Amino acid sequence: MAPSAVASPSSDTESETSTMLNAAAKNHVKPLWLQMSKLNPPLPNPTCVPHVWRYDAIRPSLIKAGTLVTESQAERRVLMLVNPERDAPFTTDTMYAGLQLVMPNETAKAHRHTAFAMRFIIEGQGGFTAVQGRRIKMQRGDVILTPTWNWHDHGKDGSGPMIWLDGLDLPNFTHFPVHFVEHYAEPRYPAEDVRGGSPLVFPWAQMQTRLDAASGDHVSLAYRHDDGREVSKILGGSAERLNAAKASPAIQETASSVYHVVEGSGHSVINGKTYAWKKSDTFCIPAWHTYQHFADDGDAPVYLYRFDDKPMLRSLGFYRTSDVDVETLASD
Ligand code: GTQ
Repeated sequence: MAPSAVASPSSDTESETSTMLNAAAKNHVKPLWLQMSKLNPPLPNPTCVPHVWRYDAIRPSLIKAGTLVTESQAERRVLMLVNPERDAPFTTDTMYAGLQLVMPNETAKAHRHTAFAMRFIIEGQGGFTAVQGRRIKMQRGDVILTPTWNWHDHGKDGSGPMIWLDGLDLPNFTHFPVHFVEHYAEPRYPAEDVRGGSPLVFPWAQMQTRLDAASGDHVSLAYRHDDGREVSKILGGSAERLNAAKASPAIQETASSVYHVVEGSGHSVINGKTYAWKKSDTFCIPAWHTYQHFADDGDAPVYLYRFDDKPMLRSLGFYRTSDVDVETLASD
């Protein structure tokens, strides 16, 4: 018999395997063994990459949108911060961020939804957000919460734009098909002015006082409710002070984070690459990327605001840092 006519056992097996897989595919099954390392990867494998969104570069487009896109055309006038490796709503693999603009005498109409929002006020005066009947003044540096299913609309008096950074848990709803929105019959939900404090507002002045009272060249303090809970079950927030010319410790964690530069300038080294940033820039750190922040100004501290997915990861048992003893993660 000519050698070419002799089928080797392996090619026999190969063709039988492919016949088997073709038959199997007709019944909507697939072999795990061809995807094993994709489904059980050796390391956390975020799709998103580190990125810096430069405020100076984006602001002119946002301001232009303020004249081109009317309040009736845009329920929310937002430029979403889209990760270069993914489409919206992914700023990181688990979190969404966007820059929202409200112009004087406008109303971003009342609605409520499953998603939770936390907002960091970047610039402007006379802005307010009304949350479930409580109208809250927006002031630079404040963090304002919109808990799940609370009616909310945004508005503005006075002159000039009001701009803030939205942080939402929207990417979760690409996995959990549980997201609803409801629109209120009127543009504004009836609200009364909040005077004094509100459990939904974390004024910057208070946070900065606490940061400055703490000792150390790098201080990080979480935003928490009075009873110690994080701001939500999914997203958490914190603020950091990094003294002039100092560095934060290098951290590798399963949390993803979005940082916003409140004050100062510096850079972060993320998985060995340098990302420079300055006041009002926003940048992201994907899961399991080692990162360290450096304050570049010789004589002024850096203040950072951050939101992350730590509460969600912790409650699911997924939060971990590279220096943890992994045996402590085992549960019986
Ligand atoms: O302000 O309600 O950036 O519903 C994205 C979705 C803001 C908001 C966003 C929203 C909002």
